[in-house]
Amino acid sequence: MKVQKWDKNRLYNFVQEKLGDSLFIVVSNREPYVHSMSGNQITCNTPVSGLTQALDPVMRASGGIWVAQGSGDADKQVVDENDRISVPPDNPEYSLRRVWLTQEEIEGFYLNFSNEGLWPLCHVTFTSPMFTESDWEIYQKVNRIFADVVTREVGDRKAVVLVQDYHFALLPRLLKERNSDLTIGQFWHIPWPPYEQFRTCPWQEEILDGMLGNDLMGFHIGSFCDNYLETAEKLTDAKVDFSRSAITYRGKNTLVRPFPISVDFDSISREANEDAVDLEMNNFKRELDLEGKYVGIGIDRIDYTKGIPQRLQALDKLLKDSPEYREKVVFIQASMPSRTQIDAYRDLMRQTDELAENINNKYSTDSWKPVVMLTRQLTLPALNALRRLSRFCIVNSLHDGMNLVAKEYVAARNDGDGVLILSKYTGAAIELSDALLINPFALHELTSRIKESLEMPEDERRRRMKNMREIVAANNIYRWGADNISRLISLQNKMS
Ligand code: GDG
Repeated sequence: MKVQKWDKNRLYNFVQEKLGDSLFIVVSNREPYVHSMSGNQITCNTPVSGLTQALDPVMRASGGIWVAQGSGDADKQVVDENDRISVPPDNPEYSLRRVWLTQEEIEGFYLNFSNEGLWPLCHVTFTSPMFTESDWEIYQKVNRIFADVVTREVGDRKAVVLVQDYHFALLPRLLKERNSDLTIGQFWHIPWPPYEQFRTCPWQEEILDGMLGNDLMGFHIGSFCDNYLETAEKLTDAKVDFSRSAITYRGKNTLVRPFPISVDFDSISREANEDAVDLEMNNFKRELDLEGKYVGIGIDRIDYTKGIPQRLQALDKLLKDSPEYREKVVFIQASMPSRTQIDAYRDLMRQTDELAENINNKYSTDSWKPVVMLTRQLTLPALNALRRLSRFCIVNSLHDGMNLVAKEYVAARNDGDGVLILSKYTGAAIELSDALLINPFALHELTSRIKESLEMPEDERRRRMKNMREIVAANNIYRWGADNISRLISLQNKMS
């Protein structure tokens, strides 16, 4: 039997039918559209973020309200008297409700507690989390600010709320306390660590208590759910039913389920074929002298979880051990700086630049430079051009909830060629088993997989890519949205 594919229209009809008169609300820290001043013009951009890339198509299908922090310097100028704006600006499909935070709140809540505390706490990259009492105070305060805004937006309507990520671990409980009729789900976009790691957090009980205000708790893959169930069993007095993947705590149930997030496969696949992409491919070929070369690519938000230095070290080893590839391989690293106020991120940028420079100093010739670093925000056609030009794409995250870069690469390769080298410690590795899988902590493995991708026969490349494309096409972002929403609606029906 042929399974019907999820697309925007099907999700739209499904959501309309299932949601009925319920309001759908998404809450995240990052907003999907940012308004900024450029000279004396206001421009609107979408941020570089896996979360907003993934959720925007779901919101467009479901309508409703997205509550998020206003972060652009022109954001205040474009909202109405209720701090709302309809988006996308050129074709409005849902409402964005902006929440304003002070500089002190942004530092304590976002930079410090969330990104220097919870982010390293949840990733196994051997980076110590940093927790301070004053940041914890602000984290609690900001979660309360969002709880008040969401409660006001809902009013006395029936509503389903889908909370996003580790910035809002306390929000589900706060929302339930303010309005017990809400149906609340949370999606945690990053891994959930083994309980031995989680118990290093000084506010472990408060965080678990906040999250267990959810009716539905979602992670990317089964092993994060298993870690979460074990954490709840060991660190709270909850009753955990491992066979049903459910937790009973303070008299209420929380279902724990995997929802592997994905991309808008059809759009990416279609856009990768547009004329603008051919134009960009020609530009890159000319400017970087790529004719007759093997091109390798990396596309990342600059983050220590993504393994960018390790990738450059593997490339260095390849050029040292296999001199026959000198003057033949060009590696292009497209990176978007992120969280640049945090020391660890600035150090990483410096380290990455130094490594690239060292490799170029060691091996460059008059007509060849092995590493090209692109640190400006690239347009979609430019990103697709890089994907299509490449023989191999490296995703060697040390630990990653899902990793959308890998799925975007597969979606863009509508020519059926290209090799994906993928860390086993990404959520994506479960579905993309036809990638060349590596342990990102083993330099020699990555080096030999790069060599393998250069030597792999075309029919094998095509066979692997075809299998991966089928999987991402079927498990696309609309399916993720439908699975989340249908599970929430069935919980709502049970509760009412
Ligand atoms: C979190 C989890 C999970 C990257 N570099 C450039 C650029 N990008 C775009 C990519 C992709 C997005 O940014 C990054 O998405 P990821 O999924 O890789 O990673 P995180 O931002 O860490 O996201 C992750 C995700 O949430 C969703 O749940 O998959 O595991 O960590 O869309 O294409 N875009 C541009 N230039 C760049 O240089 N324009």
